[in-house]
Amino acid sequence: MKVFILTGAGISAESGIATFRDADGLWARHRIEDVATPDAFARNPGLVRDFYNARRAQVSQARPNAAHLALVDLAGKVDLTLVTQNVDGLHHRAGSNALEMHGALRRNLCADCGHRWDSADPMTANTPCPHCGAHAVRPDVVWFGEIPHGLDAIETAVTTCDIFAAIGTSAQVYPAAGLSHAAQAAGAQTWEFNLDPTGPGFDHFCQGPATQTVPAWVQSF
Ligand code: BJW
Repeated sequence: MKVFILTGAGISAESGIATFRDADGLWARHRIEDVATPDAFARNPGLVRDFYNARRAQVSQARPNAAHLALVDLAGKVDLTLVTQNVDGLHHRAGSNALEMHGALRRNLCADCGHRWDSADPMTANTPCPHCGAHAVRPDVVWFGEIPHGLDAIETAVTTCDIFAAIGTSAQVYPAAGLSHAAQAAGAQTWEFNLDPTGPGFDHFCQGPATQTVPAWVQSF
């Protein structure tokens, strides 16, 4: 059985990582235009680096929760494609081989030459690229207006899966928000796991915190 899982910030909320669009989320405290676009980085790289340095530090203190761990178990039961919009790396640290479509906070990206490298340190104006030596470091995350990673593989997997599940995402950001519709149109049974339903595109809704609903669902396979 082919299962496609799409996760969002809600799966990491119970690990202590803020979501984006909930009342206490990141976008209530920061303007997207100031921190999450290429223009923002061009205008004020220091502000953008500080925003992501703080999040990198926060994520280093967090641990995968029961929902992340349940998806590791699911990979042993079905043919699983796990795609996450999260940049926190918690699926990776739990032991899942997740496709991180919006990038990863644990990596730097050279805005000059495109080289990527792992780093746990704060980014500064003096951080050199180990490949070209430029001082243009940015986080390796996908901002608005940039193209998410792995779209060809995602499209193939989403249109051939038997079951599609979206866990902890508000379904407001494209192209991720369109994946449940693509899966449903291709004949998959679609499931949503969230505190509240986000709209059409799902045949089944499981209400509640992901650490409770996801492990229970995984047990049913
Ligand atoms: C729980 C829970 C618990 C809480 N248990 N649940 C019009 C104008 C301009 C642009 C566009 C436009 N229309 C469309 C676009 C494109 C744009 C877009 O979608 N904009 C919309 C806002 C309208 N998209 C893009 O620009 C993307 N690129 C693109 O389209 O390229 C062009 C292209 C694509 C394909 C082919 C060819 C060309 C790029 C989008 C990049 C998004 N980047 C961010 C930041 C990443 C770095 C960072 O982390 O800072 O990604 S934005 C932010 O939102 C982040 C997230 O991954 C993403 C999604 O958020 P998510 O995960 O859904 O979180 P929340 O907070 O929204 O929701 C949390 C949910 O959890 C809630 O529902 C809660 O209820 C729930 N929850 N606790 C279960 N315990």
